[in-house]
Amino acid sequence: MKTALITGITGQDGTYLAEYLLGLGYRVYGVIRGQNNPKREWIETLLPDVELIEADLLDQGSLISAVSRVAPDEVYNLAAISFVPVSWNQAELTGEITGLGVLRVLEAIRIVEGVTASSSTPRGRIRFYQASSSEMFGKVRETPQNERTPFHPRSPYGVAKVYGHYITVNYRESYGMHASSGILFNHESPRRGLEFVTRKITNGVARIKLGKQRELALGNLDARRDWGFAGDYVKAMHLMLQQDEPDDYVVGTGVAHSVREFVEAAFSHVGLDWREYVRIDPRFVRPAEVETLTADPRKAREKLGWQPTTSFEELVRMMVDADLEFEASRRSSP
Ligand code: NDP
Ligand code: GDR
Repeated sequence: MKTALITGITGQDGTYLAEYLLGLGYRVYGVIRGQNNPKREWIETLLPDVELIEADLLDQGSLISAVSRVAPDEVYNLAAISFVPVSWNQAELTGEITGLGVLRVLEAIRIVEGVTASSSTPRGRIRFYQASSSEMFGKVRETPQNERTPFHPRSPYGVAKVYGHYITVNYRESYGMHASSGILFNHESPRRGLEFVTRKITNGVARIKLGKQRELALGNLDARRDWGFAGDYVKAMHLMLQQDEPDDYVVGTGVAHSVREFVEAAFSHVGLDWREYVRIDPRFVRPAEVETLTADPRKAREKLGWQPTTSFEELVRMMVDADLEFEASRRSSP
């Protein structure tokens, strides 16, 4: 039986990855932070077979203790400040967690395994996955984007992810670590946080349909993203760590849609005309926007045998239907 340690267990991807690994027979540990994390009860109910370990990406000692205690075969670093607008308001903290946090996890593995830069020391056994992001491509230099496309991040979040990406590559090259980086494009699900545009839309549509909300305020409707289903993408993470050699992989569908197209599809699924409900609010427009992202996922398909299973239309319907159920089951709120 293999053992996995997941940081970011309370996030969207952490839950899907944990479910997937448990289904494969893994023993799964999840890093949870904070004295009284409000998501603890939810995660304990959703994933009763996951053992929670208290640690924080800001605290090197806690990560060393977690890796030492769990002795994992695989570490998946999913923890981050992941909401792009927050990264302008808390740029330093984003750098600390989303950027330097990656270094701290890598250091915890290196120290626990006793690996040094000397070529005579053993290379270490623990395999590492870093959650890199298409946001690193930012102001894209070419379309679609592949593993060799230059980075041009447009937010403190994107800049921090570039650091996390390159420190992962560097630990692979410096210490021979089995450290891989998945450059994942946007992936969504009914478990997506309400702050992200897809879930904000599907939840808004459900609330409008149920008479709980009158309008939906959004920012840039022209932005284009390559949206897939999170449940598909966590399988690519696992596949990367099963390869003989560590590497970097772009993971996405290869098809981009605009925010406007997402809005249209979500409203039309419940028989409403989006133009009657959507209002543009400049508060949701970003100081520097990533206008368009499209993955070239050929390497993941050819080397990992990975393919997405959920179309854009299926994803929109899945999220709207889940939000209709979720909102209908909640007592009416303003
Ligand atoms: P979420 O925002 O849903 O989850 C982020 C997780 O990070 C939460 O579990 C959060 O814990 C944890 N976290 C934040 N700060 C710390 C800290 N200081 N110490 C320990 N844990 C911390 O993100 P997703 O699940 O959507 O994404 C997972 C990863 O993949 C992230 O790194 C994200 O940047 C990256 N990514 C995501 C993509 C997507 O489309 N979803 C695409 C590409 C990359 P808490 O609950 O305590 O806040
Ligand atoms: P993104 O996701 O920034 O791509 O990062 P998000 O859903 O926040 O934005 C996507 C696009 O939609 C536009 N947009 C709005 N976005 C939000 N959140 N709210 C709005 O009201 C709104 N109106 C328009 C945005 O301007 C943007 O262009 C996600 C995160 O999961 C990152 O952690 C991850 O690395 C990347 O995806 C890949």
